[in-house]
Amino acid sequence: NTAIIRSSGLWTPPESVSNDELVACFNAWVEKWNAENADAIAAGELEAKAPSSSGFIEKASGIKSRYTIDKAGVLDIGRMRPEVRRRSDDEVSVMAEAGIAAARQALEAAGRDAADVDGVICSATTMQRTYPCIAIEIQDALGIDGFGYDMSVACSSGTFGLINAINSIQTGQADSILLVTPEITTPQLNFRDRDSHFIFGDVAVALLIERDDGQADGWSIVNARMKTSYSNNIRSNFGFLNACETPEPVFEDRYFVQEGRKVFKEVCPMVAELILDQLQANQLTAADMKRLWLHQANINMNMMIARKVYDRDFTPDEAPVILDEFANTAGAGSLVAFHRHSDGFENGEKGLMCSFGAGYSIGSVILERRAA
Ligand code: CO8
Repeated sequence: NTAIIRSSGLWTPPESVSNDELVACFNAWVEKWNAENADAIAAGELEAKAPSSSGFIEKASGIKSRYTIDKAGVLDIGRMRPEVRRRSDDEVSVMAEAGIAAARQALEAAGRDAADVDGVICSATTMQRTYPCIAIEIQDALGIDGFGYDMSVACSSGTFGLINAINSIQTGQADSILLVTPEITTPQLNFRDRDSHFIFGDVAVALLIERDDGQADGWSIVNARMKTSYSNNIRSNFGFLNACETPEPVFEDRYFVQEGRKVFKEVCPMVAELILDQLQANQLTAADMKRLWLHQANINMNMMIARKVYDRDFTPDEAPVILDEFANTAGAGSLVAFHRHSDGFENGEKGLMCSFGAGYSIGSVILERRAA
């Protein structure tokens, strides 16, 4: 009853925003805001806002650009958030559309179709509606006879979803699961907050996980681990109670906020320790891992974790980074790194996929290449 990752697929919005474009918009807004509030600033009642910089963003995060579902809205200083046309209930939803495109690519890559799949798991930081599940909408659009459900574990949505897919196969519930992680993050981002306006981008990634028939091409699962530990250092208070809360939350309260420095300091050692412990428990060492597909939140974090795990300098190929093109894509990051950088493995070679972020949550999966 073992599972194998058969294939993967990726969707991105057609448009992306460079750091320079984002910073030009932010700084124009800061200048306007400071001018409009000049008297209050001079009187010491308000603090002048400071400009952002592309140099800071790239150095602090490794991010050079991010995809978004609406570039014009993000770069309009009168709006500074994506504009999303409200769709009727008869139209496919934004998240489902992204997930379907990634799922179709994964099916095609494996030469499979809907009849080969038993279930859909949609696992992402946030769902665009409460019900019906986005996964069931994707299941219906693809024509899959079976089941679908949504789940969410912020940045570990992708890996926890993968582990759930493996469990479904191991418990005999399904022979084949499509895991879909559509992360539409830019509507959850406060583009007027200098500390976080550059961090996130939109993407959808899908994995096809099947019962291992001992034959075809893929990645078998050696071992999986999950760890969570409660922290307020990454938080969004957006939720269904907002409309009823007294006092009503201000608009900014509904966005992503973090204590980035604390996250960095607390999460890096937790992740390195978990990976090393997991390897040891499986009679493996870092030397057995050809590649680490790490969560993509911050390049310096990834460098520190990879350095601790390998206990030596490592090559970019051993811990690939996709932040430059995608920015942080929450629960999709480690899966996107895997999708883009899973070439060059011989039969039997191993790698490790690991996510980490809000919760805190860590999901770590050891994979072994199984060449046909
Ligand atoms: N431009 C110029 N300067 C800036 C900017 C800016 N945009 N922002 C801050 N600065 C300044 C600061 O004011 C500060 O100045 P000073 O030294 O004078 O006080 C200086 O730059 C340094 O600021 P920081 O200490 O904030 O900078 P860091 O080097 O720590 O870098 C980071 C900031 C990039 C945020 C970094 O701390 C980091 O990435 N930490 C890790 C955070 C992390 O991994 N978070 C995970 C979040 S993702 C997640 O869990 C998923 C949640 C679900 C997401 C849902 C979608 C929205």
